Amino acid sequence: MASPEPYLLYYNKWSICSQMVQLTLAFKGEPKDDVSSMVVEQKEIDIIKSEQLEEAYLTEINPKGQVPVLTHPSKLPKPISDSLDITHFITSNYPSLLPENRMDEIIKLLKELHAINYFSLSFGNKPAAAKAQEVAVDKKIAEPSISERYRKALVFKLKIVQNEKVNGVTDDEIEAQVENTKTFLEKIADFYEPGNGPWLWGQTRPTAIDVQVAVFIARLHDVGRGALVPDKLAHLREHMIGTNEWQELYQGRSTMFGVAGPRER
Ligand SMILES: N[C@@H](CCC(=O)N[C@@H](CS)C(=O)NCC(=O)O)C(=O)O
Repeated sequence: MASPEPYLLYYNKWSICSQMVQLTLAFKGEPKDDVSSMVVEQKEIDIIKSEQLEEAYLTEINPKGQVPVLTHPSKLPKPISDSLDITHFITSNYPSLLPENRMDEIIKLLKELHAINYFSLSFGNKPAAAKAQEVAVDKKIAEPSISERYRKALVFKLKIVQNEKVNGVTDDEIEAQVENTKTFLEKIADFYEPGNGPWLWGQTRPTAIDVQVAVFIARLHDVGRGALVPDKLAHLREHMIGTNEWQELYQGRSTMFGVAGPRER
């Protein structure tokens, strides 16, 4: 049988949303059937060098100018440009990520996890990072030679940066995201019994929520917010970090740009 046409995942290695999707793919297990099988190639977008602001990316891949994005030339009529939507697409093809007996709970928990503004938690102590994004977009808008279509796309992107990033690092917003994180992780801890094995509900394999909570917890540790994580969840994180899937993705790096990983410390 000819190998299926690959999907393409646009990602950045320091993007928590990209890492969540990449690790979910790493743990995908067996597809529902042959048609559901996903071969995924990956293309890095250097968000630190503003590649996400390039005209082709903004106008053809993701108007929000963000990663991750999943595309496929025939199976996806348009790119999927949000990590939660990409996760749902992957889990619809790989059932062990979303076991039937926990389906409703996992879907609800994924929604709550993805409603948290990770930027507020990761960059709350560096508001200049948000401002720098705004300045980068403004600078491009000011270039006289750009096309009208590109200018419109940049104006839309500017609004996204202001709403999600600049407004995400105000004191009130950071406090709100800290509270959301505490409530969410306490709920996760209620579903977790380390004595029943390393994964939630004593499952034998990590589901999509195990995978993505582990990335989130690792990020909280990497940005000095480990105190928000209930002690009970330390086992889940340690177990996940010890897996081949994690090691292969992170290669000894941390989850966060500029923070040394375990192999670099
Ligand atoms: N809601 C989106 C958020 C994506 C997002 O904010 N991505 C960040 C990296 S984690 C990004 O692309 N940053 C570059 C930018 O905003 O210009 C998702 O879940 O995919």
